[in-house]
Amino acid sequence: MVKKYSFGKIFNTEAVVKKIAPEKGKMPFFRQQNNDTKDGILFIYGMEKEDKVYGLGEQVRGINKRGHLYINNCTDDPVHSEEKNSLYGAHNFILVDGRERFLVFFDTPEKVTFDIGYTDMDVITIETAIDVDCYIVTGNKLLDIVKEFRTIIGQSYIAPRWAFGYQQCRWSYMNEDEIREVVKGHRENNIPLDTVYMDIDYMESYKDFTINEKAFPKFEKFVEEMKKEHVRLIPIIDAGVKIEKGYDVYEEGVKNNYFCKDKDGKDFVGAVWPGKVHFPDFLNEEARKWFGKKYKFLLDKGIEGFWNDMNEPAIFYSDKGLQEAFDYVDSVRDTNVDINSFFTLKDKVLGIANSPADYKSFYHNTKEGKICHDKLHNLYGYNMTRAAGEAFDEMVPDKRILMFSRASYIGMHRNGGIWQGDNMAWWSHLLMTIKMLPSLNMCGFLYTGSDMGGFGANTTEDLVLRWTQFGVFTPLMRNHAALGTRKQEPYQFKNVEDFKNIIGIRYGLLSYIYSEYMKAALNNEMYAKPLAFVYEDDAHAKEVEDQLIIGDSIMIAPVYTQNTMGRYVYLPEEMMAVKMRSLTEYDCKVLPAGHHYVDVDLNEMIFFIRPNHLVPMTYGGESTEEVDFATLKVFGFVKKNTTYELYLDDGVSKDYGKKENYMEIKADKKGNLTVNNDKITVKESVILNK
Ligand code: MIG
Repeated sequence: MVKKYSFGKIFNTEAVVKKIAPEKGKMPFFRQQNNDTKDGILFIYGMEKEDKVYGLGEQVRGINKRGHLYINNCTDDPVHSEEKNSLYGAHNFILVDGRERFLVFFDTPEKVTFDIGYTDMDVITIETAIDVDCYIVTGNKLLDIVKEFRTIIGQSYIAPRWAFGYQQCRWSYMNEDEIREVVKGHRENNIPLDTVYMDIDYMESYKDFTINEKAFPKFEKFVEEMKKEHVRLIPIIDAGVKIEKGYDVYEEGVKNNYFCKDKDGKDFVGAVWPGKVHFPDFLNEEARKWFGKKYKFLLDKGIEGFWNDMNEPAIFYSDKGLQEAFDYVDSVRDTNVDINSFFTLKDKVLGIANSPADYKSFYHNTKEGKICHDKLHNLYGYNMTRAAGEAFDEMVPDKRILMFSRASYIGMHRNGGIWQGDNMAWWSHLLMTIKMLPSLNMCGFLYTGSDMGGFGANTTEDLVLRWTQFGVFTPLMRNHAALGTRKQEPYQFKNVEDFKNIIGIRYGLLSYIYSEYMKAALNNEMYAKPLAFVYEDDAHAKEVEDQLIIGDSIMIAPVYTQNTMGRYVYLPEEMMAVKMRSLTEYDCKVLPAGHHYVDVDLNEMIFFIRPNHLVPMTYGGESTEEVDFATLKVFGFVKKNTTYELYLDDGVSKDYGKKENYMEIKADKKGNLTVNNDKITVKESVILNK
C-alpha cells in the first residue's frame, strides 16, 4: 500500500509515474518545523535495537545504513571514504525492517539529510526542505515493498545485451591506434571483449559532439572496423558546453536561451575540462529536447552507447568564485598572514570547485518559472540523461542504446543506468561496491557497476582479479582507470590466462545474468538482493553484508581481502558450491547450511546454487555476438521437480515482454532435463541431487 503526504508546493520531479492522491488525515512520523533559523520537514522515527534500515541507493557504508549521517546532495567527490556523506546520486528513500516495515521516499529536488542513528543511535531523523512529497510504502515482505515502490516510479531502463559483455575503459585512449592496441591485447590473449570506451580526449578541445580529427581521422570507418572485431565504441558526453564562437552547440544554445542564466539573465559561466562553459538548462523541456537530439551526431556515425559525465554538475570554478579567491589572495598578500587568514586563504582557494555559492548563482527556466539551481540541484544529471534517453526513443525507437550516467535521482532509472563514479584501487572499495549494488537495485538502478580494479590510485594484479571475479555478476562489467595511474587492462598483468578464464566465465553465465536482469527489470524486481531480503527469518542472514543473492538461483560470496586464498561464507540453507577456474574446469559439491571456510585461489571463483534452482550457462565466446544463447549447459541443485524460467530475446530490439521470450527448463528430481521450446537445446548438465 502506498500513501502520499504532500507538504508545501513541490516542483514536479516526475520521479513518480503513478497518480496518487495525497492523504488528508494525520501524518505519521512527520513534524513541520518552522522557526527563525529554518523551515523544513522532519521525519522522526524511534528504532528498536533490532531494526534494520536499508536504502539510499548510491551512498557510502553498509547495506544496513544505521549509524551514520547521509546528505543526499549530488556531489563530485573522488574520495569515497567511509566518513563522507554525499556521492553523485540522490536516492532519497529508506526501507525500515523491524517492529514495523515500511519504505519512505522523499521526493524533493533539494538536499535531504538522513540522520540514521547518528545523533542518537536509536533515532532516525530525516530533514528535508519545506516543499516535499513523501510516499510511505507498506507491505508484507521486504521484496513486496520494494516491488510496490518500483511500480510507482516506473520500469527500469533496459540495456542492450552486448552491454553485458566485458568492457574496457581508461582515461584516455588517445587515438585510433591506442584503441586498436587495446582490442589486440584482448583478442591475442583470447580475453573476451565487447566495448572500448572513449574518454574526453576523443573530442576536439573537449567539445561535446565533436571528434578530434587528428586522433580519429576516419571516425566512421574506424567505428566500422571495430564492429568487425565485435567491439563497440562508447564515447563520453560531459555536461558543460564550451564557449567558442562558431561551435554549433554553443551558438544554438546561446541563440535559443538553452543555457542556465545568472542573476542578470546572462548565460552562466563556469569552467570544466573545455575551459569556460555554459551549462545546458536540462530543466527546460525545450533545451532538453535540443540537447538530446545532439547525440544524433554520434549515432549517425555508428555509435550505439554513451556515458554522461560531470553532470552533478561538476564546476571547477566560476568567474565569480575565482575572482573572490584572487581578491582574498591580494588582500593578504602583503600582510603577515596570521593563522586565521591562512585557513581562510586555504578554504577560499580549495573551496573554489563545486562550491555551494556557485550553485546558488544560476537559474533554470522551467515549466514552473525561473528557479535557482540550488533548489533543483539533484535533478540536473537526471535530466541530462533523460534528455538523451527520450531523444533515443524518438530517433531510434526500435533499438536499445547503452546509456549510463554519473549523477542521478530516482526517476532517471527509467532512462539509463549509472556507474558508481571515481572509486579508488582500494580493497575497501571492492567491498563498498558489493554493498552498494542491492541498495541501487531497490530504487530501480539495475544496470550498474563500479570501475573494476579501481579508478584512482595504482592498482595491483590481485585486486583487479578479485574485483573482476565480483564484476562477473554486475550488469555493467567495466574496468576503468584514471589518467596517470598504472595500466590495468587484463593483458598488462602476469597471469593473463586467469583474466581470460574469469571473464570467460562471465560469458558462460550471460544466459543466466541476462535472463535474471530482464525478468527483474520487466517485473520491477531486484536483480541483486541482500540475504536479509530472501531469508527474512534468519537472524544471522540479516547481518551478512558481504554476500548477495544474484537473480533467484545464485548466492555469491566474493573474496575482497588481499592475501587471502579463501573466506568464510554463511549458507542460510544447504547449497551447491560451484568453484570455477574456467568454463570447463570446475568442482561442484553440496554444502550443508551454516558457516564454512571455502578455499578460493586467486585464479578461481566460487558461487552457490540454492536448492531446487537451476543456472543455465552458455558455452561462452569472445564477444556477446559469438555467444550461442540457444545451446545451454545447465547447472543445478534439485531435490524435487524444478523449473527455471529462461528469458531470451534478440537483445537489441525493444519488443521486450513478448510471451515467446519466456521459456522453461525443467529438471526432475533425478536431474533429467527437458525444455518446452525448440529454440533452445540443453546439451549437457551438471545437476547435483543429494
Ligand atoms: O574530472 O573524463 O568519473 O570516469 O574518466 C574527471 C575523465 C572527469 C570523471 C569520471 C571518470 C572519467 C573522468 N571524469
